[in-house]
Amino acid sequence: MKIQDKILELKKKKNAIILVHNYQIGEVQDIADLLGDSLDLSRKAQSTTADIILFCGVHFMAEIAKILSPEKMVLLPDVNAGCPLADMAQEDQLKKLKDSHPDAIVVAYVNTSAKIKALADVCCTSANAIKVISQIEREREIIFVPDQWLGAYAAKKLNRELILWPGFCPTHMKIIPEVIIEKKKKHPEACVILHPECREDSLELADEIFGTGGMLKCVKESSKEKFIIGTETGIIYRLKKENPEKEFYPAQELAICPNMKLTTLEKVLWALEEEAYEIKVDEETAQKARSAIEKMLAIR
Ligand code: CIZ
Repeated sequence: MKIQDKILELKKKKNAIILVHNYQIGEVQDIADLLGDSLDLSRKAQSTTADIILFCGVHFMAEIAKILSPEKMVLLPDVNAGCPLADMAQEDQLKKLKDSHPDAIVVAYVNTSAKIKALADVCCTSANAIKVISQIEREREIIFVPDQWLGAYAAKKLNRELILWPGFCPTHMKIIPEVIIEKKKKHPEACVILHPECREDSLELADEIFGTGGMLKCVKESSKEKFIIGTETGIIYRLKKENPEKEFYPAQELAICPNMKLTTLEKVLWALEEEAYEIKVDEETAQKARSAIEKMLAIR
């Protein structure tokens, strides 16, 4: 029996759903019940009737699923799949910053721990950061945590100042202007699509700026045939599968998130067999974090 069939059989038996992030390896993407970005996956986690949510992504994503569906068992196939960007925001530091800006609204990118979300007023993803921030009155101060580049991009788009946390995604930081310029020279006719977690000087070289959900839509609707993609390279598998007639070049071949790549089919099978690793969030934290996540999900 193939490993994919074993997973399918066990999934049915245990009434589990497999949610997979766009940055996962191809064979894991292929077993997804839902493949998407954090926003798509959060909405699914909120509405599913499954008993078990098996999350192929990183820790903060599984945590969101648990917060939104506390009665369900949420499993992460590799307990070490973390997020260095999320780890850059610590509770005590955010409390201090809030104390020095007592009237500020705290917008937390979903790439944060549940404890940080619990201190936030509202969450956002790369797909809806601009929409979320634009709903806050202009005269209110905003603390944006933890991705300085996504925050700077939203601030520029909305022409307003944000108090930025000095965090960054080490994988997106590898997408530097020099490599983009090199790729543009090689493929001058290609459309350059970059993720807003990239540095500001890199974003200046983009034709389009989107999170992975927006990238998929943009490529599908575009009349262009060639694309330079500046984000974690896992998305290229899905882009190719959904657009076999188009060509894709990673802006940076080294933009590989080691945490996203920890999930394998074997670990997915073991996770279902052993019901591990179970993600838990204490109720007090979950309740506060849920409010910030639900406020985001209510914004359409
Ligand atoms: O929103 C997400 O899931 C992240 C972290 C990236 C993206 O654009 O999909």
